[in-house]
Amino acid sequence: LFLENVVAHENFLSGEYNTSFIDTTPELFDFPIIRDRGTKLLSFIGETIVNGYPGLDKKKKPVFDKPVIPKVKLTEPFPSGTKQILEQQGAKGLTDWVKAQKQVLLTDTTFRDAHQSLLATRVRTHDLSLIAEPTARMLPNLFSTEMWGGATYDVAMRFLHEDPWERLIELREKMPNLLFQMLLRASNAVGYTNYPDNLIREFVKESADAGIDVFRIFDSLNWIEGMRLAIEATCDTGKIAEAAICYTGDILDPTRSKYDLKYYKNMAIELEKSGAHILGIKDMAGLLKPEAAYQLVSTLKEAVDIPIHLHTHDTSGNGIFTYAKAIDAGVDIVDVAVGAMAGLTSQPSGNSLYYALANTERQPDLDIQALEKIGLYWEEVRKYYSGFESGMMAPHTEVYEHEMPGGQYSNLQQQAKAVGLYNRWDEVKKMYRTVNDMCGDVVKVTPSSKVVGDMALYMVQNNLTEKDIYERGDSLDFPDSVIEFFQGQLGQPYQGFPEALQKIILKGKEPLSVRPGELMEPVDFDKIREKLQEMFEKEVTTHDVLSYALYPKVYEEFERFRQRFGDVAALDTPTFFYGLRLGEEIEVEIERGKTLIIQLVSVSKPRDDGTRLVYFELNGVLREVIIKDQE
Ligand code: 3PY
Ligand code: ZN
Repeated sequence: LFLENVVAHENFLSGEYNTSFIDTTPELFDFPIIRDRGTKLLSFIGETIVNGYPGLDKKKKPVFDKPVIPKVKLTEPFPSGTKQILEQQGAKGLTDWVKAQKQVLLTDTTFRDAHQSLLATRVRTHDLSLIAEPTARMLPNLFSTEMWGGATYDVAMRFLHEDPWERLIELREKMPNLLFQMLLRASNAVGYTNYPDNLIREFVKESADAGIDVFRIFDSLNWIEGMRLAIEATCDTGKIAEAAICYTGDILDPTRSKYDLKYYKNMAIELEKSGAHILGIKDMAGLLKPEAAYQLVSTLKEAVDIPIHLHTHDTSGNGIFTYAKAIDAGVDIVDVAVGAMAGLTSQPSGNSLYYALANTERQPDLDIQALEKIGLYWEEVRKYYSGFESGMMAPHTEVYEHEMPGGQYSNLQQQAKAVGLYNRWDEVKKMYRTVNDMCGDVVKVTPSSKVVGDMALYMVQNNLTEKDIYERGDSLDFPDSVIEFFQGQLGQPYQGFPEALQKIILKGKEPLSVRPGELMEPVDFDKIREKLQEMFEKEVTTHDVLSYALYPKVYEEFERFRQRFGDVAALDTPTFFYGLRLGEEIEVEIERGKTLIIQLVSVSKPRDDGTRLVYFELNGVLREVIIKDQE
């Protein structure tokens, strides 16, 4: 294709080219749309073989053991679960059922937060889909499975070249008995910035229609004004609105009095009044220490009537201890991950909690052997993603210092790596806390945590100290996210912005004092649909329109990628990340009943024009693709 582009180019035909022709003529790499799905996939595999997968060290494809999928009887009806309770008895019926339980209920976060927090959100639909049905059949007593939202939405398109909606729909089919839970960043939806009100409403409605049952809604500054719309939109769908308090600081530390017990109690009462069905406590960094958990849950249990659902991260190693105290205080539901995907920056292990509560009335009613078997699957799958592990090998109590959310840790580390700061990661973590304090001790959770992270990276990269910011701030170009934050685009922090720093960052611009959504023009969905239809000449779905409205650039690139390489979600993960070994053969099911057999035959040395020829057999027929070697 590349050579076809070269010989067809007008400058080539007219002889107006020299040795820099290729470098200065980027349109040579604008390939026409290939209709044939096989060729598209070969092009993608060829690219990966020659140039590797962005963000992973290029290396020969490792040999992995095949993960064992536990055997379940696929023909039997699914055991009934919480999804059926919601469908038959509605939101109130479900919460009454929760309150009537003696056992502590469990949400399994393996499909979302666990891999967001351990593996930079990179787990692909392919691997989720293979274990979805066994999970639903073997663990029907889970309260819910958290499997969508947070960072999974943009990472799916941006890095995995997958459609997040397709993931939701595919898993929904395979798990019809469990409540599906998502993390919704209130007015920031699944993004990093505030969106217009009609986009939030439409996004919630479509997510509910596609299969989400429980919306955990939080605001990154604990600003309730920013949460009301999302709570209301969720209640309108008949699904469950779990409004969450983000926990930061330490209620037992008198030197951190900004966020004390009273602060959380008031917030809980307000959230219950807002119509929420469940109160979430979102301890996104794992800062909630055991005794604090006991006092917080006891206080909130008295303050509100709705069930309480606790989420933590096990970064410090104290997660199970925290849960045990919260369970003693009467918490209704806690978040855990399957053993092999638990611990460290992820959630505490469900397996550990099961045994910790053995022979007490609060022990969860679950088949521990089933959980162990599912864990064996994840133990192998996790190895595919080892290039995204954070390197954390043991509990880090330093989290109590830097206060970085578990879901941010491995992602910020990837960002630091991308800007050449991998060796200065310790400095970045320290600077993260410095920036927090400069911002007036803010709640740090997406997207406010991204603001703190971006500023910390910026300061380390440019060797700036806190003093430099105050002395030379006028001449510094701060990251966009930091400027937006101080403009009030993410809402209002508790007790306001630090004024001196705000002045320096905004350089004379006036900040907002109202809810950003009030000032935004509504999204014109019809216009977007027309635009996409024209751009991509395809049947545009409401899901496409929403993805574009939330992430215009990311969606455009995703769609262009799909036109060029097809649906790469069908590939197994080792092939997706590492291509094929010489002689290796794989089967790819591109649709139900249609399988391609692909074998790598040879890869040529780079030729004078910097391209390589990659030869495959596709269903027994020899095929070549030309790939530009980027090295
Ligand atoms: C997210 O918003 O993605 C989070 O996981 C926050 O903790
Ligand atoms: Zn989390």
